[in-house]
Amino acid sequence: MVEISRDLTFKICLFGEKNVGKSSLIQAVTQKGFSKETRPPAIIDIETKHLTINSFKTVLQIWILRFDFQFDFLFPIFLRGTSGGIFMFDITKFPSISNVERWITTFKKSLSNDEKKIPLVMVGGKCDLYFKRTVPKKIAKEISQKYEFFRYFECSSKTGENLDKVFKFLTRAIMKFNGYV
Ligand SMILES: Nc1nc2c(ncn2[C@@H]2O[C@H](COP(=O)(O)OP(=O)(O)O)[C@@H](O)[C@H]2O)c(=O)[nH]1
Ligand SMILES: [Mg+2]
Repeated sequence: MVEISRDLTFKICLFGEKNVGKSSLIQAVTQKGFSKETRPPAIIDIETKHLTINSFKTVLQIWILRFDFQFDFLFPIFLRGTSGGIFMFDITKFPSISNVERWITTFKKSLSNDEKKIPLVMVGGKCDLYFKRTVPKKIAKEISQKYEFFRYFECSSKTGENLDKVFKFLTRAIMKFNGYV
């Protein structure tokens, strides 16, 4: 008998203020490299990343959400079927972390109590610019704990630092959450 292996598809939402590096992160992890110019923003971009974890082939369907809070009534529709989330800020821009607090609050308001427990990670981007850091790691960690993120990471799309860790951790957490591992 032929065994049919089925890829596991997970929808992941990526949130963050303009210019924190969302497009760059996705470009870097989908092997499109790093560039100073990224595409102009659309309301939603959907990109795909393949990752093999414990012999499971996964397809991550990453939704980059960029719409304004004035459209937060649309949230529940966009979030439908989401398995996990990445909330991103820029370690060199302090206000971008308040934006994470706004997104996560809106996010949690839009979901049922069960859905609220899905794996979410907080990511401080552009860590290669550590000499311009305005968000201390300690504060970022405290905020990530306050909102019960599964983990806090700092990464760089320019150098590639920690990018694999973010996606492997999140995918494993999603697989665990859904009973695959
Ligand atoms: N040094 C550095 N610059 C970055 C990094 N990620 C993004 N950028 C730059 O920050 C700017 C905004 O990035 P972009 O991905 O367009 O942000 P988005 O609006 O969140 O999609 C661009 O000029 C990027 O080249 C990073 O990890 N390190
Ligand atoms: Mg962008």
